[in-house]
Amino acid sequence: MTPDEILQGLYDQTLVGNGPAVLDLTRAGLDLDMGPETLLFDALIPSLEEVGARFERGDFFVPEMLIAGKAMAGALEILRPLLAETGAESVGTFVMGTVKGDVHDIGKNLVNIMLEGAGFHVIDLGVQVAPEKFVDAVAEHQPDIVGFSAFLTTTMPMFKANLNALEKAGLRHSVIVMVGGAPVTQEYADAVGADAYAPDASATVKLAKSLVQQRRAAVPA
Ligand code: B1M
Repeated sequence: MTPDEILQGLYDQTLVGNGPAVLDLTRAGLDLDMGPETLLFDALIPSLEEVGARFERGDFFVPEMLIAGKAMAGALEILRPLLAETGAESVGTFVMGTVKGDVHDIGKNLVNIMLEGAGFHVIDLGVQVAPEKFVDAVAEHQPDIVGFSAFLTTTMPMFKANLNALEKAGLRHSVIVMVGGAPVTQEYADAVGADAYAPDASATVKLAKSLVQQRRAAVPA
């Protein structure tokens, strides 16, 4: 198989949610020395974008979206060690979770993998994370950054609820708050009072590193 055939196959098989074929093609791509980022950004993510577009048009329904998401998640497990393999020394601690009411986690997991690859110690609280759970995790781990992911317009308001809970617990100013997820914008992040927003995993890593550096420069350990 050529690299182009592998990318096309990955795109097509993710679209139809053929998990075993996606795993085989991911391994075949790696055997051909294709980079994990190429498989991710040139096939897997575009395929899920098409799944979303078909769902919006009414051509796909939740089950199709679910099996496509599972197929992608399987590939991500194979790619995880390669994406996170840098040996970088720890640059900070990042507590991350998908907000209450929201079960999407593929994007969050990808952000986590890239953060780990950049040297962050990531504490993943999972999905449907209630404000109290974020507060407890910030109190316990004292991270540099807490990240809230939301993938639905209906769950984005949980950012504000989480920020209020941190404020109430007296922890708001002890931590940098980052937000992200497909429907989130810089304007929304500003409106709710988050410290930072990033549109994708690589932007999150860059911004997180620079925010931690700025913070450490301002408040020496
Ligand atoms: Co749902 N879903 N889904 N879904 N789903 C979307 C998000 C949707 C856009 C599809 C569409 O209509 N086009 C739409 C949301 C519309 C909206 O509100 N704007 C939608 C809907 C409506 C729903 C349901 C309500 C459907 C229903 O039941 N009627 C339902 C909600 C369930 C719930 O959460 N309560 C639902 C369910 C599901 C499944 C469970 C079937 C499945 C999720 C599987 C899983 O995650 N384990 C699913 C899927 C797979 C999708 C799509 C197709 C793919 C999402 C994905 O993984 N993308 C999605 C369509 C789409 O996104 N085009 C869709 C790939 C991923 C790499 O990108 O998630 O954007 P993304 O993550 C990026 C950035 O957002 C960013 O970096 C990531 C990596 O680059 N990022 C951050 C993420 N978190 C960040 C945090 C940061 C910074 C950046 O700082 C803290």
